[in-house]
Amino acid sequence: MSFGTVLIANRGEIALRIIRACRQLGLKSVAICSKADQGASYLDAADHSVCIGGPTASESYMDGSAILMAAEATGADAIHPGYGFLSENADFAERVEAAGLVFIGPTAGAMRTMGDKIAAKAAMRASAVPCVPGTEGALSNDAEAMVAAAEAIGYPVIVKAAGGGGGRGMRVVRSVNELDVSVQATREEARRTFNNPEVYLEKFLEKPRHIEIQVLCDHHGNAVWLGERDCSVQRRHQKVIEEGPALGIPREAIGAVGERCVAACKAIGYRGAGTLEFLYEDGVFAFIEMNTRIQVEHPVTEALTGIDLVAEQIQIAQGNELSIHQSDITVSGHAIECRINAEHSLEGLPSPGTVVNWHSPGGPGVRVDTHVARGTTVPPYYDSLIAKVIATGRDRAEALSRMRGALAEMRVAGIEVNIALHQAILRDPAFVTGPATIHYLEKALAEKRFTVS
Ligand code: MV4
Repeated sequence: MSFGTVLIANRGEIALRIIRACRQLGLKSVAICSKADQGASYLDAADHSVCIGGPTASESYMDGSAILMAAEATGADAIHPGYGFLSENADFAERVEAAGLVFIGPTAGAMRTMGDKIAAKAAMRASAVPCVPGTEGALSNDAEAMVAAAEAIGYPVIVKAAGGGGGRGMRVVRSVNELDVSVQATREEARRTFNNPEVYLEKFLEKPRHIEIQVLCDHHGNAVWLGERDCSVQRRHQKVIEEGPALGIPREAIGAVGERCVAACKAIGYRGAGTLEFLYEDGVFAFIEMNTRIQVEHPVTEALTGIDLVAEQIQIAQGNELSIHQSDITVSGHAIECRINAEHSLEGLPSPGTVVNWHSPGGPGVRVDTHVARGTTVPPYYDSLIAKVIATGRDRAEALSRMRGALAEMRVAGIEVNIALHQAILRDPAFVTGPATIHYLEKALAEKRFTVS
């Protein structure tokens, strides 16, 4: 089956990225937009664009009914959700399919399993994917059982909400005295926020790295993994820099984990693109969550493998067999991505407004994914990501050097952007020598090690 038209249920740089993939595949694209994005120049790249509602996300990019109406009105056969918004909403995926359209992503069932972090870990454990030690199911509400569970894991432990993820709904517990209060607080918060009071315990890892594995799976039982990304440089659970391959991890160790990821995806009948997130500490990988969408940092993997992940997602959704076999996939050189956000470098405060000057960098090994041009308005209603600069080199030193050159060349006026923060990181010996843990950036900022003008 081939789609005629794909509707893109997203905005900004990822909407433009998906429009481009549609064009590559000979498919027509429909862009939707909110009142706040109406008239944005990137919309002209699509074959059609439709304003579907008001400026806030809930009035537009989160409004499943409005999106389905736009799909029907424009004759779309499929909906690509991008990342964020409705991309991991199983109910939306079901509504899309019920309307006779294809949701470009996994089945609603797989999305539900991975949305429940307890079920996700159980699925991974069943395929011998290494997981963080912890309770193998929901934590009992019985005080004695709770104490025994934490004792068995060994302090410190972390209480996590089954419905959480991405850093929401968790608490570190360092001794038995704090256990009950922390569990009850996490449970209450989880009940309110995720409508699911289930929590679980894990061993709390003090200084891990965040390493993730990219997979692609088709409807015919084929699955491949496409190397890893190190996403340890983050602040307030927002990634800032991602790169691959991960520094200093033996290739055999990565290979072993990648193969377990593929086995797990085959076992659960996963399809589409996916990312398995691991914590890596003292030479050990431990699965924490799986993301069932295309991720912001997918260009790092595209740069390393030469594979167009968004085009692959669309072809998988059409029912095509994966054209790539594991033996065809090679990771070559090094790639690094800097997320350019409309925010102040040090404080991280958002800086919406109109871009009055814009110059994108270029040159060998430099890719820029952005929807921004001179005159683009950055609305205050959405995520502050406005561009991604991806630099590739034969080795890490060359990739870093190209990134420094690219950032020096970039010009943005009218809004604040975090380029100076990236430049400070890229000249910090601790980052350059590496590897950074998940605490690297917040620690550097707390110690006021960065002086940016
Ligand atoms: C952890 C952890 C340490 N030990 N789990 C935060 C986001 C969510 N995906 C899981 N998170 C963590 N889980 C155990 N058992 C530390 C974090 C964590 C973190 C993880 C990845 C990237 C950035 C992070 C920042 C703070 C805490």
